[in-house]
Amino acid sequence: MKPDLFQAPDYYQIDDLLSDEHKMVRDAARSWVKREVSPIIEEYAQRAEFPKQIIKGLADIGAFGPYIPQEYGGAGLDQISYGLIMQEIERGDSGVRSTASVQSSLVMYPIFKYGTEAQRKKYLPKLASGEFMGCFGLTEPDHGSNPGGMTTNFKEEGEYYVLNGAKLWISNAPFADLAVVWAKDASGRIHGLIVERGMEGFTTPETHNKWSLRASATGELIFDNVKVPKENLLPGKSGLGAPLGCLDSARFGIAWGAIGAAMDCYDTALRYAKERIQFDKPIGGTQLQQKKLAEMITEITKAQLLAWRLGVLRDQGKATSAQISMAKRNNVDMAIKIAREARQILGGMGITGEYSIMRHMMNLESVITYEGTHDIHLLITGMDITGLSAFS
Ligand code: TGC
Ligand code: FAD
Repeated sequence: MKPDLFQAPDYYQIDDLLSDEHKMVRDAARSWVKREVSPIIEEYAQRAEFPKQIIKGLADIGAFGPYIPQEYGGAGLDQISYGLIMQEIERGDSGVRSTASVQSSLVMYPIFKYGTEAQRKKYLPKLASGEFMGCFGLTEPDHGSNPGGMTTNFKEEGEYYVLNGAKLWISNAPFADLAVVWAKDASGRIHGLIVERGMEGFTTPETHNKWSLRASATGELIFDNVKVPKENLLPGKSGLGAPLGCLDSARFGIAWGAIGAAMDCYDTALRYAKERIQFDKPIGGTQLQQKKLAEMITEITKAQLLAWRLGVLRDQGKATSAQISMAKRNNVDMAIKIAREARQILGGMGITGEYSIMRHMMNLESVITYEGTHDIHLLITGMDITGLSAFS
């Protein structure tokens, strides 16, 4: 792969909206990605393997629990810092950002928000340091967009809950030490349970043959009469709103992360267009290529402003779930379109692993589907503005 020459675009001086701390956190993540992710990621993606050696580095840059309080091992940062870290990691690879998103928003967040003090103390510091890795089991083979229909269930048996069912498409599952699993009790109410690797009847087979997020490990969670100790239930919130509340945090991170992938595609295409000579002049001097590049920077700038404003609202505790849906949907769509256009600017070179664009493009096919598909987020906006649900 080519050396990482990335220079971040900032067409509207959005840096001026950031504090010194934001810039420090962002720059640390950016340097780490250049040093530790860019040189190896193409090879790991080609091999369809998660580079486990980067776990410690992710923990060191604060990517595991950026906004979890320091007393539990988190970085104690604000939402914009969290967003900026996700942006920088996804600039390297969406699969690496996935690992960090799941650990922070889908494992640490529910334990912090809905867990007991004993659960927080037991799990959060080890998740923050990367000693424990986690995954989040919501999606099932027959219930993806409609998680409320889940059939995974548990019933009380003495000191335990006995868990049965299966989850599909679970990021980090093949190597996770623990899983936050959403399942129905005997009355059909949804609860979160912490299931640990090694519990009898719990297996995590890996999902192979992905053309997308190849550097992220995806798998199933199978529960065959797993005896989960009662103290592993998250008591703070039940019902579908509990897992969906975690998704708000992860979708916010994706809204920022997608900007990173788009920036990398734009920056690569811009450099290539200025250097590549056809018909005795740089292709960047042609109107058609300039149109592509000018539209890319316009869309990136709009996405940056959307994400920044959403971060401010999140920090003020005022962001709605529907606002988060809009940003996730818009920014991922923006990134995937930019990846496709950028690939064309590179011509044949665009399909090779010499450049990051095709990898971003394939990764974004997952990002536009997980955490709520492109269409589901549109319907969430539709429901918000009309007050009418298209789901039921
Ligand atoms: P609905 O009746 O609308 O809502 C049920 C209850 O949930 C509440 N709620 C929310 N609460 C917090 N945050 C949100 N975003 C919420 N959205 C809804 C709602 O108020 C209600 O509460 P209550 O108290 O009245 O019961 O539910 P529905 O069954 O009609 O479904 C709504 C729908 C379709 C929007 C929702 O189910 C949905 O978002 N579907 C998409 C599924 C999804 O996003 N799955 C993601 C799986 S995890 C994943 O993909 C990880 S990828 C990780 C990576 O690698 O980065
Ligand atoms: P379906 O729900 O079957 O949807 C198929 C199509 O139908 C989509 O286009 C959808 O938009 C459309 N559709 C569905 N309902 C409607 C409707 N009412 N109106 C109009 N159109 C509709 N899940 C987890 O729980 N944890 C994870 O860590 C995780 N990681 C993932 C990693 C990867 C790489 C992938 C690909 C997925 C991951 N997921 C995870 C699952 C992901 O959240 C689901 O794939 C996603 O929610 C969509 O569900 P589905 O694939 O079952 O599609």
